[in-house]
Amino acid sequence: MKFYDCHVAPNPRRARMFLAEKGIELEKIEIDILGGENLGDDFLAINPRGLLPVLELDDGTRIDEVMAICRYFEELQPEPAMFGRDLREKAIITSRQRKMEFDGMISSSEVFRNQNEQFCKRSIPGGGKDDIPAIPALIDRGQQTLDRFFWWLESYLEEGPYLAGEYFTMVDITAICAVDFAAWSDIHIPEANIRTKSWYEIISARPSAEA
Ligand SMILES: N[C@@H](CCC(=O)N[C@@H](CS)C(=O)NCC(=O)O)C(=O)O
Repeated sequence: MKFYDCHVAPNPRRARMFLAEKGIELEKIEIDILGGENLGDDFLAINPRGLLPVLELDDGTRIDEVMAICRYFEELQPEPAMFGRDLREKAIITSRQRKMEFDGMISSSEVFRNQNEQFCKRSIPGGGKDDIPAIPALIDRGQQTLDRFFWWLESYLEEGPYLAGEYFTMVDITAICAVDFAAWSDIHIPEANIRTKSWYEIISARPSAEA
């Protein structure tokens, strides 16, 4: 199997953290997004969307989307469980994971891409070489939904040490990647969110956070 990666980018990092937590090692092929390698013909032949990460199976099947890649390995190697151990946990994790993606990852992307010069021509990636110009009003909207994201984190942490309860899951992975992505635009965990700040220190110290 091969894993098409970009070490600076937040979405490949989510998959790398997940794989590290499972103890799974894959051959990695680094694609340079900042240098535009993902929009070159060679990579577009691998993923016409020009997005990372991509998993390539030994039979040549290619799987994009972080969640699809992580679900594949969750089925292949269920322990440690990252998407819940029973029906109730699985439902809660799916629900919270969506909020971390929409209010965390997508909002961070919205703020970053609509104001960053290098990315503002492709304010929504995924169309290969096609441009979608920035809409500056989306910076403000992204900031507002990031407020909501930080509120979710603090309220989930009132229930337990991790974002979906008593143990570390995919929800924590997506959340920490979104927190670090928001920081690219100088948006940080609010000072008053004491639980989230301490959660952040603990999750950042896990070896997988460096993967
Ligand atoms: N929903 C996709 C998002 C993938 C994505 O947006 N990847 C970014 C890196 S974080 C990318 O490849 N960007 C390419 C670009 O900006 O041209 C997933 O979960 O895999």
